[in-house]
Amino acid sequence: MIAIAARPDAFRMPAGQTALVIIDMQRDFIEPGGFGASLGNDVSLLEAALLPTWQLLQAWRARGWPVVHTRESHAPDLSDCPPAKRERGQPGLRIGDAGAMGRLLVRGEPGCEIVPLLRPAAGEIVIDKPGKGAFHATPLQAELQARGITHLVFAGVTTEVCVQTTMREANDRGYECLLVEEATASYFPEFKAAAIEMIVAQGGIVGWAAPLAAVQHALDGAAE
Ligand code: TIU
Repeated sequence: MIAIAARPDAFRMPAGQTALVIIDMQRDFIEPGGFGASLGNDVSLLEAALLPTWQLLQAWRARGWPVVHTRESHAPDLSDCPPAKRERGQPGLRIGDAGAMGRLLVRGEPGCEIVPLLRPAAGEIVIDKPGKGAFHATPLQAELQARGITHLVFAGVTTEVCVQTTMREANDRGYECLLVEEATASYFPEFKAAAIEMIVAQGGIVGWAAPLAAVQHALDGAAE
């Protein structure tokens, strides 16, 4: 077991059975002209999470540990997009509308792809998810079970929407979950901070949170 100095206490994870789960690091959320911008957000707030996530990805790849990438995405005919989701609010463009990077959140469109820095490598699991949570209407649970994965380390965007939703889904399915603080971001910094506090409160009601340095320190120690 590798022990990471985390809140509310140490997060202990088995080396080969802990997946890095990178949530929705797509151009549509991170770059101008995509879905996140269509909702009126300042997308530049998400950039800070890219390099820390890349550092985690390098650490997992170097050890040959499992990596999961998710994409919030829909079929071109939007058959997996409930009208309640598409018609919510008064965005500049809706899911499926043509934007600067193609149709918003539609699989196969440029904006739907993961940013180049974090592009999935061969053999890594890629989950297309129609919801905010990565377990809803996806094969994620089966993919994790097939590999004997019991622990999940989370990165990605946005903290209080798709990351927190997926952590809660994972928690209810019996996974031990850690969120790496610098590797996640929100369009609302105060929501990121609040989401982390919600996760670790009450003895870790949803899971654990730790700074990137604590993860790196534990991994370096385990390698010695
Ligand atoms: N991936 C994800 O978090 N989807 C969102 O729609 N997030 C927002 O914060 N809007």
